[in-house]
Amino acid sequence: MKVAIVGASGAVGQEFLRVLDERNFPLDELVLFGSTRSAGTKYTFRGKEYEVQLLKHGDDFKDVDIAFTSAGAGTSKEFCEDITKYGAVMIDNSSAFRMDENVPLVVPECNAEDALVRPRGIIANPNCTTIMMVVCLQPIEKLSHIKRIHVASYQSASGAGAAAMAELQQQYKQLANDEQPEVEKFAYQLAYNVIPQIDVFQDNGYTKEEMKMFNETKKIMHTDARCSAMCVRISSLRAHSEAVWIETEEPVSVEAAKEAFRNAEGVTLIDDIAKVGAKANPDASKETMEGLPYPMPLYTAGKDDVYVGRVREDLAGDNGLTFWLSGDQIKKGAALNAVQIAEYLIKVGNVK
Ligand code: 11C
Repeated sequence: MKVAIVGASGAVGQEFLRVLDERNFPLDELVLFGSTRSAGTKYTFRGKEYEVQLLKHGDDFKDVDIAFTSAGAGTSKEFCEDITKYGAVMIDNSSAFRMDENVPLVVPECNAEDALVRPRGIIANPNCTTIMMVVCLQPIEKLSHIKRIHVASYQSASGAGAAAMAELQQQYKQLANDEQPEVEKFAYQLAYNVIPQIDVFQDNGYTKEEMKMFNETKKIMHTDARCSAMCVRISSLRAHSEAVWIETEEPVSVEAAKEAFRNAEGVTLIDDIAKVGAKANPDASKETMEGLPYPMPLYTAGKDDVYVGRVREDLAGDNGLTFWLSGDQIKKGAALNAVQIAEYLIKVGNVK
């Protein structure tokens, strides 16, 4: 199995290396690609050093079985034919092909089989905010069809990349030193602030991020459910959170929903409000979340699962439930989801 990572130096590219190693991914050869800026950089994987090669048009992907691409939509569009022409499966983390009807959009907990039909040789990895929400919606959908979804997101700096995380940290330092904070990666200063805008505005007043949640949820879950989102950037560093309200066709009790979350693949329920105020062991909590009444991004960062809590009845409508979720945007929201797609293809023998 020969694996390629395109965009190896980015936040998601680096996470691919960690996730492939952590999960003992069965690869024999690895090749890293990047832009002129990152070509020549060396990274160690399983004790061996790899140098990032310049991504260029040609036959560099001839022997590659699986290519994980995370270098932006423009690069994915420009190089997809070079990557797939000899049969490599391209698992693309950008937004380039997500709504292309010849490209499946896959979250393995929801629609793994969709990955088997890929006329262009490409499988798209959804937007992180969508991935984490649908992983939690799927177990409820199995109990009763979800008709409507409202969601408010609390997205960390990591969603905007490694440089944006550094900018947030730098802003806090600058403010502590009474300096003017530098703003480049976000629309406004993020330190001590929340910004109700992620990505650019569309004609309907929603942002591109919010419309991704609307469109991608339908495609992944094969549903007619409409999702109305308000996406907000907050100053957590890593791991996104979301407050979700759903309306189901039939009533679903809070207990039934909690049981569904407990049994769902990729979901961990942390919902014990009796623990509020109890002293959590800070070290134990970082690893296991022991002692916490609900999940928080400070603790879900670096974890594989999406964590759910605050499950309760929605008081504003019939057959309504509301809950809170938090998960690592770079892991399940990006690299891990893509690697899980590849693991599924290997398991069912669907790689060239
Ligand atoms: C953010 N969700 O938090 C975005 C980043 O479509 O893959 C991911 C953009 C995408 O800023």
